[in-house]
Amino acid sequence: RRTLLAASGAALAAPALSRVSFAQDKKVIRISTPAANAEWQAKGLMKFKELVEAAAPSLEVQVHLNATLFDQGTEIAAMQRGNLEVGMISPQDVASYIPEYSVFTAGYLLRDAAHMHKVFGDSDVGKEYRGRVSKEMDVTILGSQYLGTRHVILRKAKDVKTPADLAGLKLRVPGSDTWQFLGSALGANPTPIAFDEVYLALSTGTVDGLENPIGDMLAAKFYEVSEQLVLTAHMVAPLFFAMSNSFWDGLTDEEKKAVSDAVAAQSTLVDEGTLATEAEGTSLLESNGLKVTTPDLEAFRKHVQGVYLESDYAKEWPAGLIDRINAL
Ligand code: KDO
Repeated sequence: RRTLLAASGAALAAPALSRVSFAQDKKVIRISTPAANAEWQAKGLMKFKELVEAAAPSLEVQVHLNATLFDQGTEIAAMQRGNLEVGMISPQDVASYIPEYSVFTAGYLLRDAAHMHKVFGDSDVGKEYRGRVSKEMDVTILGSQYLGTRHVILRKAKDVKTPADLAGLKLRVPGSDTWQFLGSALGANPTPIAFDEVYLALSTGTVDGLENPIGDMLAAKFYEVSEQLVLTAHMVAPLFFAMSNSFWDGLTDEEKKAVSDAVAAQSTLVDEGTLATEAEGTSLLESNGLKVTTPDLEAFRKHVQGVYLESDYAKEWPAGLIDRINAL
């Protein structure tokens, strides 16, 4: 009897072992993002996984949300070291490597999602941008998507008309220099905190507010721990789907096509979802008891643009680039 059992055990083990080694033969795409589960970005990445794995059985996609694999802002270094295949990165991340590209982190630069796609898409500006990112950062931007338009969110309601009304307020921003500069350009005191720690920081009063898109505010439930949304619209924010060059270069043409097609499909899903969320977001927030106000937008725009143009950053901006961006 014992012999029989052992024999059948061994027979059972064989297919299991071959399944394991088959999985190991696959090329694994690890994706890291700070995004919360309910964000469109997260839904887009699950779509990417579904499409890629269906189109290219040699590829396996692992989606790591909530910064569980890598901390926000460390994804590029992780890709460069070969520890990560895909990071969802921002122009602020890029500017940490290519200082002249801080121009793309300026407040009130992009007009809307369509303008953003022209700038980072097939325009000369976009091609040049992606070319330098690949050459100087060793990652390939495979697609851009609309993260949303950023506004100011306050823990305690306040009459905010101009940047002067934000003076002294501790405003959470993501942790890099260009984000902090944005916080001060808005008139506040910037405090760097990672996205996944913001809810706690707001609920305990470590910060007085943050600046974020409406979609993120809803998905991460910041409305539970804040009283007011001030529609400053100070930044139309993209996210880039970036893959490590060594991984991308190691894919076959068929695999590259499966990945590119899936990136395009997931970007469209994210764009459409985010725009729809923004269209209904303010009334949703109001029905959750939030005060939604519109400040003096001209005062904000003039002040923020002025601060950027007079900054040390602007001294490094490539000549004529702002005009080329505006012309798109
Ligand atoms: C944030 O931390 O406020 C931010 O919106 C910054 C973006 O660049 C991006 O990292 C985003 O968070 C995360 O992807 C979560 O949406």
